[in-house]
Amino acid sequence: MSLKKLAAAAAVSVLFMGNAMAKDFSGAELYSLDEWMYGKYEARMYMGAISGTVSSMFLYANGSEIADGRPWVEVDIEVLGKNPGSFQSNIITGRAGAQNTSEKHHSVSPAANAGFHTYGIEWTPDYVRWTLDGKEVRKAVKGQQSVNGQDQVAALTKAQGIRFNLWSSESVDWVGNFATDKLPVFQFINWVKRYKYTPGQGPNGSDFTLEWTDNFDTFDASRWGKGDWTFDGNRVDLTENNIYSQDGMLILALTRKGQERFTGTVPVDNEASPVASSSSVAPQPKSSSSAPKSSSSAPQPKSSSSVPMPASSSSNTVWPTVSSSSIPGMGIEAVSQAAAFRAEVQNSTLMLNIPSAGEVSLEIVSVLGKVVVKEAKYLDAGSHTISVENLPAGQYFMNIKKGSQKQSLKFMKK
Ligand SMILES: [Ca+2]
Repeated sequence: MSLKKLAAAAAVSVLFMGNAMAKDFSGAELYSLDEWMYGKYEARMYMGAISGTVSSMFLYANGSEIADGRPWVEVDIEVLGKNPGSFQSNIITGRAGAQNTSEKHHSVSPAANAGFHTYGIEWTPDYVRWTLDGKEVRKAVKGQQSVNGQDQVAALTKAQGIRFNLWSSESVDWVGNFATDKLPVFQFINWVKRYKYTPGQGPNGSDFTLEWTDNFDTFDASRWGKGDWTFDGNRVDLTENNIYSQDGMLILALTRKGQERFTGTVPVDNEASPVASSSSVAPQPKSSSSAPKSSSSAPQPKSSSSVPMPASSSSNTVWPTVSSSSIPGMGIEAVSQAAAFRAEVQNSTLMLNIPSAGEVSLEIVSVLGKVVVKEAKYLDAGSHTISVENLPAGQYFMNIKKGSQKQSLKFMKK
């Protein structure tokens, strides 16, 4: 975090602190320390909702709320407590006191507070696009999104950070009466991904390239800050004490003042991460019982990369070796045992035991959140070797997913 950003963050805090501690409830806001021009953001979330609340993911240019004529730059996904069967998308432009907005609503099923969904925002110079579980629900295109004569896409002229908050609005028409008897309420974030906008480059012609993933196995204070302010129309003081990292989730809470603690149960996210769908995935061989009757409708795999890997326990280079700068490998230590997948240490390789055949996705992520290996393959049951010979020394997480099974293994490359 640069000094300039520190100064800007401090200014925002001072501005908002005037009303701190004056309210009866405590909410939470998670915000990225960095801001970026353009990009794609995805988050896997189980939202919090009781009547009167707002549970969100949004992009925001720091200082937009300062009424000195500067532009307001914001893109929203908000689940409103009175109807968690939908979310509201919005672009906010204009300036403080004279904002232009363009709210729309999109159904969410199962409801946003009854299951995990993958929420996405893409922001480019030409459009803003909202996705739910990988499907587009709204696209605002430059030249076609005019509010009060302002082109909202063109008006997003400043870098934005990504934020998440859980609070209560005094606007009853918008969110419903505040059901304080239903408190506390929680929002769970399983992971967040940020992609750079890389026009003409990116998997499957997407124009976006993954920059980092945060799985929230721990709270990364070099990436995130915790809000400690409030604002007009908000019934809560945002407090650091209502942000928790537990069971691989980042948890935001809305509680009564003085009751800031997590008292709920962390829900289990049973769906596979979208990681596999953005990798080159080998088609799964059809079993005889599920194979289509007409052979013409079942084209055979042609490329060698789609051939399932053999189950041999001695097969090498199941996944490609890492192509980063090479530091002589001295072995690996401290690989934890996993329930669904068993990993063992053997010189500069990880031995991965797969109990049953199927598509397996694998990520190796550095402690700084950099994804250094991302791959998905069909694997037979048995042991497979992952070479990490060329991986620089350091601490890593290996995230393995197969169907609803998932496991993170922490290991140290010496
Ligand atoms: Ca997680």
